[in-house]
Amino acid sequence: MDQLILHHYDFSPYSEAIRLAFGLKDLDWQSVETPPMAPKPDLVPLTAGYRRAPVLQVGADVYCDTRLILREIERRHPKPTLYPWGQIGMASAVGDWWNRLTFFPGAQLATSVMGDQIPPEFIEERRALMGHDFTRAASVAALPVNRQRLHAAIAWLAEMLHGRAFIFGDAPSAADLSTYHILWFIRQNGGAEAEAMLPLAPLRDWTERVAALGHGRRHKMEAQAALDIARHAHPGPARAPADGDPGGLKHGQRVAVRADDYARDPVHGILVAADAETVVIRHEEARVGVVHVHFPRVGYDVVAA
Ligand SMILES: N[C@@H](CCC(=O)N[C@@H](CS)C(=O)NCC(=O)O)C(=O)O
Repeated sequence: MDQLILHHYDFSPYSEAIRLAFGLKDLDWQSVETPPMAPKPDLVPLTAGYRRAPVLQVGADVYCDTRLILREIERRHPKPTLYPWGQIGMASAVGDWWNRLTFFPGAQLATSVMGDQIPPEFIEERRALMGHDFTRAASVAALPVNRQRLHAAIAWLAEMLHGRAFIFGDAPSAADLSTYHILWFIRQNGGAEAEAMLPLAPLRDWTERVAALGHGRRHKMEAQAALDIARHAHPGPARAPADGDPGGLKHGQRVAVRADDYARDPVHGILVAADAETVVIRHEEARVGVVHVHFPRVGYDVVAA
C-alpha cells in the first residue's frame, strides 16, 4: 500500500524531475502512463479533475505538482536527501523561479525545430490549455524573445553552478532536478539544433552528472490497478491542521483549488487540512472510493465553492 505510483508520460519534463528523484534515492516505483492530452479517464477520478503531469499516488493519497511531490518523496524516503544542508526552501524557490521563467520558452525553442511533427489536435489543445502556440511557424517567430529569456535564466544558473558539482555544492538536490528537466526536454525534442541556440557550455558537465542519477527501478502498472489500490486503501492521517488555512477556510467546507498559471480548471473537494505549505481536499468517486488530494500552496489559489 505504500508503493510509489507515478502517473506520468515519458516526454513530460516535469515528470522527468520526479523520475530523477527516484534515481537519486534509488527507489522502486510503479509507472502508470497517462495520455499527454485530455481526456484522461483513468487519472481524473483520482485527482478530482486535476489533469497535469506528474501526479504521485500512495494508496488513497494523491499528490499534485512537482513542488509538493518532491517534498513528499523526501518525507517518505529521507535518505539520501533531496535537500542537502537543509536547503528545502532555497531548492523550492530555485525550482519555482526557473520553471516559471523557462517552461514555455524552452518548449517553444524545441517546437521551433520540430513543431511540424506535432499532431494538430495536440497543438490546438495546448493553445487552449496553456495560451501558447506550439506550431513551428509561431515558435520560430517567438525565437528572439524566447532566446533572450532562456539566455538570461541560464546565465544565472551558470553563476549558481560556478565551481560546484551541483547547485548547493557536492551533493545533488531538488534544485538540480527542477532546473535540469527543461534542458532535458529541449535536448530530447529539439536536439542539437535547439541546443546550439543556448549558452550551454558551462552546464555540460553538470547536465551529465544529473542525467547519471538515473530513474531508480521503474515497474509498469496498469491504470486500473492503481485505481483499485486507491479504492482498497484509506487516506493517511492529515499532517496539516484542520483549520490552518491562512485565508480562514474551514475544515469540512467545499472549496475550489485552481492553478495560478495554466490549466486553470478548478478542482473541487471538501477541505480536510491546510497550512501555509499544503492544502488537502477529500474527493469521493465510485472507481476510487475516498481519496485525499494534496496540493502545494505556492502556485495554487483556494477559494470557497
Ligand atoms: N507546476 C506543475 C506543472 C506541470 C505541467 O505543466 N505539466 C505538463 C507536462 S510536463 C502538463 O501537465 N501538460 C498538460 C497535460 O499533460 O495534460 C508541476 O510542477 O507539476
